Amino acid sequence: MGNKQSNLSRKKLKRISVKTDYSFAEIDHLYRGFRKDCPHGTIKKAEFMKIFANIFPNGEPEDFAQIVFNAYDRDRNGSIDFEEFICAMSLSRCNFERKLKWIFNLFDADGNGKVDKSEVQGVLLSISKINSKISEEQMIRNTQKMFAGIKNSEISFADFQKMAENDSGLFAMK
Ligand SMILES: [Ca+2]
Ligand SMILES: [Ca+2]
Repeated sequence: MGNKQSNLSRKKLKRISVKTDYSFAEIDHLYRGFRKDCPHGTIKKAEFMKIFANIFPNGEPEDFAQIVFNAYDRDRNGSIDFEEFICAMSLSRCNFERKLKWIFNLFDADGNGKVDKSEVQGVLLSISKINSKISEEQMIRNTQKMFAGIKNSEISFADFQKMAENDSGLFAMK
């Protein structure tokens, strides 16, 4: 305390701290770094796409980048602010359930709280486009398999959790 304050309000610091388990000092430090790289305080979609294009120069990362961008951009306003950024970046510190929730949101492209077959297939196909070792056919098969016993072809978060508990191969980050 007594140090120069960051531009984050106390309320925001507290909210982020609760969500991420980072201390105020850690958040402040990360925020300074974020502002250095993103002086405007947000990452626009075009910048995000460029980062992915650099990471995967040999693949077609546009679809995957779009999906990941949506998962970061929780309020879907077309840019990633510090709070959205830090919540996604702090996933490695989160418990299994919170990680799952993030992945669930990644699949849930239209944000309706359910994941349907086309959403899953969209994500898996976008992954096959950045990894030449994974074929589209394989991803389509995986989607079929995932939805084989699902009523209404929709997965709720509770279903998703159950699937993750029973299939360590699909969710190897527990
Ligand atoms: Ca946003
Ligand atoms: Ca959905």
